[in-house]
Amino acid sequence: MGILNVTPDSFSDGGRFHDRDRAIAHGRAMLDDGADLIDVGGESTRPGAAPVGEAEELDRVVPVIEALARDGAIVSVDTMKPAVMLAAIAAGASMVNDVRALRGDGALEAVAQGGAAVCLMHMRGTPASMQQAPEYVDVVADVRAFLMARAGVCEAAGIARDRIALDPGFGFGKTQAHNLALLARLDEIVALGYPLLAGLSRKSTLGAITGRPQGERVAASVAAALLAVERGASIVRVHDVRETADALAVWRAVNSGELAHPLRA
Ligand code: 7PJ
Repeated sequence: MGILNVTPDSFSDGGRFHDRDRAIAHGRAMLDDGADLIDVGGESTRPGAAPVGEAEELDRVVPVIEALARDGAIVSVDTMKPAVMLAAIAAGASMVNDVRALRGDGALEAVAQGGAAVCLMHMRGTPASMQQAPEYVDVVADVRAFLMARAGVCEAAGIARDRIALDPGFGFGKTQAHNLALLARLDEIVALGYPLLAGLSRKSTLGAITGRPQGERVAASVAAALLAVERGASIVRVHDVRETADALAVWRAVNSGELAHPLRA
């Protein structure tokens, strides 16, 4: 899953893709680089980020989703707002990525009614408050219980089980130690039986491990994505699609014994 932030304050791309045409071009480039789906977001969820109004968010994401869906791309929309979910689905999005796991008013109904797939992410608190000394008895057990409960609520609301993915929400109300434990024990969440989405790309835990700033975490991000897939993740949400796709191609070849591009001797 390639990350496409259509936000002027995006902390990972410096807002370079705010311009609509450039956003669409970046989405297409990620597809060329091997992304299977593109996650389009118009509101930053980084700690302390300013909220975006509904009209502004719609204006940012809908044209980009329409263009990529028209190309035949599989598109997910990263939003917490039911109106944006419905408009995105109408524009061709087939998945809703909600960092609040459809806990907002009307969000559950929007996905059930729109017939989209959903990614349910764990977040302790809100983007404004989530990094204020988060504490858990056992972070993996807490996250697992939350995700299992949210999946149950979604299924009861009519969302088919095979349209639900789960995400531990790396960096959302967790310390570096919590994030590390979640990655190390990802298999315990995979064991719930839903496809698992992991988003570690360029995140601060990788900075805490390598000592490198955001713009220099490509290798660390690729390593983290590979470790997540090895532990059972089905989808990795990444900025650096080409590098991640190459790493996963090596992993796949080692597991299958098959070379996608055999060289003639
Ligand atoms: C995630 C996300 C994540 C899902 C962001 C960033 C922060 N959605 N949206 N999972 N992270 N599902 O990309 O660094 O980890 S925004």
